[in-house]
Amino acid sequence: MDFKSEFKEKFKKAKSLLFFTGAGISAESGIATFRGKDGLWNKLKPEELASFSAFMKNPDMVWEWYQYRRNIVEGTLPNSGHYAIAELEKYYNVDVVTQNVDNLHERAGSTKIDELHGSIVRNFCVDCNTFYNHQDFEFDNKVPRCKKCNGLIRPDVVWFGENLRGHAFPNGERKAKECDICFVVGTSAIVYPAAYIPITAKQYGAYIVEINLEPTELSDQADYSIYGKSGEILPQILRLVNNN
Ligand code: BJW
Ligand code: ZN
Repeated sequence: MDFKSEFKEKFKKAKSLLFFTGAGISAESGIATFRGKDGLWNKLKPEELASFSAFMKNPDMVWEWYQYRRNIVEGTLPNSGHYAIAELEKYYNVDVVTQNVDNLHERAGSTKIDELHGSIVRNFCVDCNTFYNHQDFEFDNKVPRCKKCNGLIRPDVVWFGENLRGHAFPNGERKAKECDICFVVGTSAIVYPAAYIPITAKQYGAYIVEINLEPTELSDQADYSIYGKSGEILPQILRLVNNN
């Protein structure tokens, strides 16, 4: 691919890269995205599965849905897009701020990751907040109970109407302010507050590069939109390092 020369110059001079990623980066690993043609939410209603009230109303059904997705995540591997980002750490200060819950960036070897929407492999008790990982239980399709207080155990993901937990969002905002280039990869960029991350990066002077199959809510603000599969484009960006 022949990248825009302005981008190649910026990439040559940059020291800090931020990758803001969404479901699209994992699509080539076989994990369905949420929206779009084959999106999970074409068939299933987010409000019936991705909110605390939905969980309390029907914990077994919501648990079963997450258990189904957990099995897919455990049975798959990072793809060439995740690996290219991890490899770039050899040459740049690289931060990953992801909306994904699939831990594929970590498995690909990235070392600085903020998970804005949590992780599907962690769980916690809704009553006493005790954490459980997937080895702590024989997880099946019925919601498990806390060993300490018998409360319901839920996945450690962020549902609609919930605040983002821990330091992930403030960390992401700080990294957005510090990066030279912000790559926005495989996200529809419609879910807030996550979608403020590239907007903040732009406000603080970063060069914004979008990698997606199609234009998104963010495209107007991007300095450079590259349309295609992230699993093909990111390795080509990695190759620029050696050509520079
Ligand atoms: C490829 C590709 C390939 C495919 N290569 N590309 C301001 C305005 C309006 C609404 C709000 C607002 N602020 C807050 C809200 C409400 C709400 C929200 O944002 N709603 C909007 C949808 C309208 N936000 C919240 O509720 C958040 N909390 C909050 O605001 O707390 C404060 C509060 C407290 C109390 C009351 C009210 C507010 C929390 C949001 C949590 C989102 N959680 C989910 C589910 C996680 C758990 C789970 O996994 O089940 O996170 S929703 C879902 O969307 C998931 C994702 O992380 C997130 C983003 O989706 P993403 O990653 O962008 O995926 P897609 O499918 O949308 O897009 C994929 C893209 O990839 C597409 O563009 C494809 O083209 C592309 N693609 N293949 C490159 N090979
Ligand atoms: Zn408990």
